[in-house]
Amino acid sequence: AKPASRHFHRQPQLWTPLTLADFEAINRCEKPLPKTFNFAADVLDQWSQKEKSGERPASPALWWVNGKGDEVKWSFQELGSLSRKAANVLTKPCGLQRGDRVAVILPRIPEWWLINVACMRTGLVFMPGTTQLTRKDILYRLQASKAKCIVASEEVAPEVDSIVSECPNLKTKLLVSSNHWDGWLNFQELLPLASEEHSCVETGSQEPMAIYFTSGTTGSPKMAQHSQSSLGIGYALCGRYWLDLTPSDIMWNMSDTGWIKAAIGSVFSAWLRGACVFVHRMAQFDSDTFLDTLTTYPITTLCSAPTVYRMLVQKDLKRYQFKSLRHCLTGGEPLNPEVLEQWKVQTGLELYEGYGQTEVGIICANRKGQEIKPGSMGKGVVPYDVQIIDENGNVLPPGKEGEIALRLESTRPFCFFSEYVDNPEKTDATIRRNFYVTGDRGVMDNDGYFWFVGRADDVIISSGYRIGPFEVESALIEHPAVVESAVVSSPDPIRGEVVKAFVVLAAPFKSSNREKLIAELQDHVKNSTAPYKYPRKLSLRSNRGKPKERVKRIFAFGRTHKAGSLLSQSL
Ligand code: BCO
Repeated sequence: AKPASRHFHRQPQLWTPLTLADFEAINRCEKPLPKTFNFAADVLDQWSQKEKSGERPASPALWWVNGKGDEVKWSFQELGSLSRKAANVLTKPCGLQRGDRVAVILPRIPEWWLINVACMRTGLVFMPGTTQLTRKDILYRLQASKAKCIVASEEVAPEVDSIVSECPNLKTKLLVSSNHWDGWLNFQELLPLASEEHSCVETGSQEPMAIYFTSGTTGSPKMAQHSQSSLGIGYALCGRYWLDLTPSDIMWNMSDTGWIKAAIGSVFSAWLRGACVFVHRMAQFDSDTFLDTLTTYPITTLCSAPTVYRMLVQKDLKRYQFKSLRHCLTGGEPLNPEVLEQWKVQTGLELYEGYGQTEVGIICANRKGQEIKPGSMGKGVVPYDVQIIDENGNVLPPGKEGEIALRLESTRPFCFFSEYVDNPEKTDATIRRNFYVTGDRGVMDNDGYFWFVGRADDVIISSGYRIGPFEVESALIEHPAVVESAVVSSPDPIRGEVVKAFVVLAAPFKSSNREKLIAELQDHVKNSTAPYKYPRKLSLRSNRGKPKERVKRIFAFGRTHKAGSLLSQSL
């Protein structure tokens, strides 16, 4: 394969977009990466042209509903003109400049898509975050990234106001709401006043585009930075072969806006293929609403975490008619074969599992048309050479368990994250000899299918979320009842794994009502850090046992367990 990093120079006047076939060829390393690339100009504006000339069916680019009767449908042309206006809001009243970092903490509302595209047009680096983030999480993100601006909705604004004095780099707060808030610029007020004229910044294809915060075993989340091309070009083949999208498809990927899965399924893969992105703003997940949505709208392609499918197969799915649904996908955590089977029996549809990471995107997938081996996450995807390696970076033969790794040629693949910002040690730690190590353990069989075994570290994968035990332990220790805590993964029939905390109680709390104290500690964690991390299982102990330093971490059945006197109980 030709090295993927070789650049070729486009003439500045040739701002003619590369063709969609070019993007696929770049992914296959058959064409070099262009020197400049901008997803808004090179992809979205291309679809606008195709729409104008009648080469694309007249279905929306974005179709948003909220279940309360509100609906937004934007064509690529409308998305183009609105995002140009939004770009002018960001650069003019907000005073932002190319390269500035912008924290975007919005629920699934159309403005999230507008702000993302506007950041692309202006060369701003967007940092999506879930609205479940608390004051402490937001403070950490703003300080670590030195963000110049935060774009937030009303649910998050009070949290931001409570910490803003501790963020000297933050210059602008932009609120997306119909209400006015003191100290905030208002996006809804500014958008109609902004000009539609905007020249898209000619971004370098390796210039930063986005930063995602990812949790690890220890410490605070790391900032995984992606380039314009890693996100903007890197998902062209994923959109074709895994998601199987065409411009006639309507894709519902229900991931929260804070995760890379939203970027993959609800922005880049879908729009590289010219498909319609469907969004339902459900404040809280609800199986009945979910199934009604799938029945009511002509959704052709569905992507959800395995936990959602586990919840759905509890229902009598035969009662529902999914008239348009033809392709179902899942990822973010391992899918159990039973759920795949139940989904197939009840709906007649296969479930195509994919496996990937925030840092490097989709690594393995079951391509449409490929035989599915239940329990496997499919084969390695182009351009990756996926292998199982040992602790010394040696490739292991089929059937041997080891770490899932990606072979590196002389250059870093363009679809990789660029680095963990300000953290060269953690960035370097992802490389073992000539491999990128995922931190996940697995096995490859003789047919080249990969089977997930578990994390190689203590990160907990629950409901598709990656949860760092340190973050939960740090939240628990803030509570006066907690002297010491240790957080581990515990198996769960619906969520795959859940967070379980073992807590040693402070003397005054030893005789407290256990049920009440557990609920109080759970609420405390939900208030201290993003609620999805809260320990769904808690074990309270009155005796300290051996010091925490001696708590031994062992690996068993691919799941990480901590063992020792403190944690001798069953998970
Ligand atoms: O279950 P509980 O009710 O006890 O607690 C829930 C919420 O009620 C609670 N909560 C949420 N907001 C709160 C709050 N509590 C207090 N104050 C607030 N403001 O916290 C718990 C949150 O848990 P949840 O998010 O799992 O909620 P839920 O409703 O059970 O949702 C189920 C799922 C399956 C819809 C949800 O877990 C989900 O969306 N999971 C998928 C995550 C995902 O997209 N992962 C992909 C990451 S990217 C990746 O893996 C790379 C792949 C290439």
